[in-house]
Amino acid sequence: MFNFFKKDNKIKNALTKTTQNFLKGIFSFTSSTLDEFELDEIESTLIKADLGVDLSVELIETIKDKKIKPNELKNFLKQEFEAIFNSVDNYQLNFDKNKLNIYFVVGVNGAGKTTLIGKLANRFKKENLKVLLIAGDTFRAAAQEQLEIWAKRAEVDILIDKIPASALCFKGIDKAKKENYDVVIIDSAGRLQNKFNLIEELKKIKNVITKKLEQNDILETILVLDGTQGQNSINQANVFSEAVNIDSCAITKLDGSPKGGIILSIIKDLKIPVKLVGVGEKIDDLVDFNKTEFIDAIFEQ
Ligand SMILES: Nc1nc2c(ncn2[C@@H]2O[C@H](COP(=O)(O)OP(=O)(O)O)[C@@H](O)[C@H]2O)c(=O)[nH]1
Ligand SMILES: [Mg+2]
Repeated sequence: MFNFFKKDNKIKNALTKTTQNFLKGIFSFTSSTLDEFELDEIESTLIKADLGVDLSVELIETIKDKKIKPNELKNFLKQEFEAIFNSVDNYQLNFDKNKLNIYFVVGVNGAGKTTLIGKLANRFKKENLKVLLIAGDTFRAAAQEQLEIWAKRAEVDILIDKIPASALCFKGIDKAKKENYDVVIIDSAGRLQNKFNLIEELKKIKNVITKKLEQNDILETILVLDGTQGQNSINQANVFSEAVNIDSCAITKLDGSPKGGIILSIIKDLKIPVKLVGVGEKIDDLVDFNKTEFIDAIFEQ
């Protein structure tokens, strides 16, 4: 198991902004039944925490149907959230130290792909693994240079070339196999001339990777979403799912955001586990998502 990523309570500390404000106020109702006004307040609190309108309305309907009382609200929501988290499994990044582990990182420009790759590379490197980065955002010179800076910081190898991303990936995976790398992380473009081109580009890369895969290799496609974008990220996720099969999500920028409800929304709507959370711009600002800690932090107040 790959649990050297664990850092005690880090998710709780990192997400204090989200968890502290998340359900603020709605557990303090003292009436014997929830009236319309209180139900409205609960609904707007859930929406503000970025749970999404659909999920928030659905929860309110269930609260009404089941005639949930104010003193039962906390337990009710906790159970509902647990059920959402339990609807997907495998919250840990796939990894096997005896295999070649390939991570294909996708997401819109500015979501935090390159930063996440730098942070991940650093973690693997610290475990003495041989790591190769592939600078697959070939459309902007600056994007490749940015990854190069992260490669230097993490002290890992990088493959950069002014050739199409799919050709670069072909070369990179070849190199990784010949030279016995443990981990390959592929960066990708987040915006091309239009949505069609972007989807085609990602499909091409994925095809190349899949062709190169051998039975024992691990491939995980990680979608990076900016946590401050709220429900917008769900729409983005749908575009990327059209192009490639997404295995997991990384949510970035949750350090400054009270909108951690997006995590529930993503899991519920997309049925994809959230595995990583970016909590800052520095190399160590990455934590593993932990559903139990997340729920405890919200409901312990
Ligand atoms: N506060 C904060 N900023 C982040 C985080 N991850 C990335 N960023 C910043 O977001 C911006 C875009 O990141 P970048 O990795 O270039 O995104 P890309 O275009 O998807 O590769 C940069 O200024 C990063 O420093 C995070 O977890 N927290
Ligand atoms: Mg980038």
